[in-house]
Amino acid sequence: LSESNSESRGALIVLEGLDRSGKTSQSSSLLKYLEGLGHSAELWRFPDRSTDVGQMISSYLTNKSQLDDHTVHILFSANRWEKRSLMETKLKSGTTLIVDRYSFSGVAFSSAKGLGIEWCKAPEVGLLAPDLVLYLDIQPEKAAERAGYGGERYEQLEFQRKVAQCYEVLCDASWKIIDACQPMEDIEKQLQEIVLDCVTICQKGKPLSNLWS
Ligand code: DGP
Ligand code: NA
Ligand code: NA
Repeated sequence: LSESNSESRGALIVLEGLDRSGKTSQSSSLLKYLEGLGHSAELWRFPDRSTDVGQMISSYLTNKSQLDDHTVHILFSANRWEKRSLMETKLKSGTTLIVDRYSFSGVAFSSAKGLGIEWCKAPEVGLLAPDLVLYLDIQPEKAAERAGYGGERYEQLEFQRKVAQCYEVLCDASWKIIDACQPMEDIEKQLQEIVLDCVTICQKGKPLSNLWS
């Protein structure tokens, strides 16, 4: 029968890493790759600065406003929650989502400020769990040498060192760690291979689950 498996769905693929680790370029490249293979795919990013909550976050990140650390943490989380149902709809309709930052950024950046890790995780509970986390690994010093560094609030070497330590605490065996200092094309090839496997598994009906799992 040509009728497709009703459990078939898109994959939720998250890219994480320090600022200037190359997530944004690699996300775009992955999107082109999947679309080139005929897959339905979209590129998302968090924070999504287009919403009302996202605009508050953007104004904070560009130092146009000051907010208490707890408050901004909850805003970032709210910005993911406001997209949760659309995310589920897209995945169930067969669209793969490549997501540039997700809850792991939320926990890593806020716990780097000294907020408790369990407190940071709590508002993320119940968001969709990614099928794959790709971590673009770069030394904070190397990232700081890249073009455009230092434009926003968190792009400070000392702070990014703390964020890197927090990512290490959060990371588990399921994460794929990619050396972000390799030539761009090598990174692309490695990511493509991992992502294609993940997309195939989700097409075969891997069930969706929630964080933290
Ligand atoms: P980007 O648009 O990817 O450059 O992200 C903007 C900055 O915000 C970047 O320094 C990472 C940080 N960030 C992303 N998500 C979160 C989050 O959920 N919580 C906090 N505190 N920071 C975040
Ligand atoms: Na940034
Ligand atoms: Na982002």
